[in-house]
Amino acid sequence: MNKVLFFNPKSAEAKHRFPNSIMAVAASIDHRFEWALVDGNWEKDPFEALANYLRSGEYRYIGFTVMPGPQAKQAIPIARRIRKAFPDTIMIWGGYFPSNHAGIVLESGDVDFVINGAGEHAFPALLDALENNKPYELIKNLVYRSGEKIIKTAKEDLFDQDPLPSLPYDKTDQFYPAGRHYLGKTWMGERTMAYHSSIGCPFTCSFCAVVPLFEARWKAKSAALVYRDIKYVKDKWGADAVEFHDNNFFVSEKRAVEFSNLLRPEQMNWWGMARIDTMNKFSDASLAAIRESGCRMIFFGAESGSDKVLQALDKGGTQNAEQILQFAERMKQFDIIPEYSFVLGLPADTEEAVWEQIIFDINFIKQVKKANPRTEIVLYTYSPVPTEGSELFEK
Ligand code: B12
Ligand code: SF4
Repeated sequence: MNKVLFFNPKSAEAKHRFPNSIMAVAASIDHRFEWALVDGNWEKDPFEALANYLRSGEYRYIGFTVMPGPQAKQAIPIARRIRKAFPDTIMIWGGYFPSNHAGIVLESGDVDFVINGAGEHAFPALLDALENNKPYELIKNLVYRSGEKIIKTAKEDLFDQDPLPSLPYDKTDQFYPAGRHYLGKTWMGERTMAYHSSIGCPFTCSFCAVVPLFEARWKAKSAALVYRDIKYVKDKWGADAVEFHDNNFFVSEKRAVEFSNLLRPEQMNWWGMARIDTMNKFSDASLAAIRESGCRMIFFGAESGSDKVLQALDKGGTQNAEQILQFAERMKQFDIIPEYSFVLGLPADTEEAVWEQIIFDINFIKQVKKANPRTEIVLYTYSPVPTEGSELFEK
C-alpha cells in the first residue's frame, strides 16, 4: 500500500508532449516504489482515472505537477475531490505553481507537502521519511504546514544532472504509448519530441518565475547524455525533431556545439530558447555548426526596444536595443530564424506613458523586421504572477 500515483493535469488542447516534470521525479523513485501515471491531457474524466487507481487501496501517495494557468485550474478541484474521497492519501505537489505559491496551496488544506524547486532528491527523501516514520524537517526543498505555520526548509544547491537516473521512457509508454501520445506534428517534423536538458538560468530578470526557483543557478546535462536520450526516442519511437524546453538551452557554447556535432548525422530539426547577448558571443563557426545540425529557429526574449525598459526589467547581461537589431541581422547569414518575444503594456506612471511605450516597441519591431524579415515576432502582454514574498506580491 505504498505505491505512488502521478497526475499531469491538462496543460494544452493539442500537441501533447512527454510529461517531463513527472518523468523526472518518477525516475527518482523508480525501482524503489511502484508508480502509475494519469495524464489529464488524455483523460475525459481525470478524476475517475485517478480514483480507479486509488480505490485499489494500494496508492498511499499522489503527486501532482502544476503550472499556473489551465493546469492549476484542473488540479485544484481534483485535489479537493481526492481529499474528500480518499482522505488517507498523502498529496504532494511540485512544479512552478506550488513552488512559487506554496502558502496558498497548503492553506487550501488539500495538499500535504510542496516540493519547492527540484524534486529528484527531495521527493524520494520525503517518501523514505514517511515510510519509516522518520523526521522530514531537514529535507531540503520542502514546504509543509505545522499547525497554523507554513514551514519552508532550506533550498538545496543545484546538483549535477548527469548522475540522475534515466528518464523512464519505457514505463511512461506503458501508460500512454509514446508514439501516439507524445510525439506530435510540428513545423519541424512529423514526430516532435520535447526534451529538457538543463535546469535554472544564470540570469535574474525581474518578471521571470525561474528566478525565485533557481536563484540564478544553472546546471545542464552533458551533450553526450542529451544525445543518448534523443537517439533512444528516435530509434524506439521514430522521433524526427526536438523542441528543447530548457529556460536557457544555450548558456554554454561548448555544450551547444558538442551536442550539435553529435546530432548532425541524425538529421533532426530542433529548436530551443536562448538569450541574445549570450548567443551574440558565439563564434561564427559555432553558429554554423548549430545550424548544420538541424537547428532551424531559436527563441529569444527580446522584451523591449528601450534600454530603459530592459534595465527596469533587470534583463541583465549586456542586452540592449542596438544589439537586438544587430543580432537579428547577424542570424541571416546562418539561416537560423530568430524568434523574438516582446512584452507590451509594462507598468508606467500614467496610462499615456504605457501607450507611448507600446507604440515605441511596435515601431522597434518594424525595425527588427527590416533588419531580418524572417524574424518571428511573439507578443506578450505584461501579466506577472507575483511570487509570494516578492516586492510585487507585497504591493
Ligand atoms: C513544457 C512547458 C509548457 C507546455 C506543457 C506541455 C506538457 N508537457 O504538458 C505548454 C506549452 C502547454 C505550456 C503552457 C503554459 N506554460 Co509552461 N512551461 C513549460 C516549460 C517550458 C517546461 C516544463 C518542463 O517540462 N520542465 C521540465 C521539468 C523537469 O522541470 P520542472 O517542471 O521544473 O520539474 C521539476 C520541479 O519543478 C519538480 N516538480 C515538478 N513537478 C513535480 C511534481 C511532483 C509530484 C514533485 C515531487 C516534484 C515536481 O521536480 C522536477 C524535477 O526537478 C516550463 C519552463 C521550464 N523550463 O521548466 C514552462 C513554464 C512552467 N510555463 C509557464 C507558463 C506561464 C505557462 C502558461 C501559463 C503560458 C501562457 N501564458 O499560456 C501556459 C499554461 C500552462 C497550462 N496549460 O497549464 C511558466 C510558469 C511561470 C510561473 N509564473 O510559474 C514557465 C516556468 C515558463 C516561464 N519561464 O515563464 N508550458
Ligand atoms: S534569461 Fe530568460 S529564463 Fe533567464 S531569468 Fe531572464 S527571462 Fe528568465
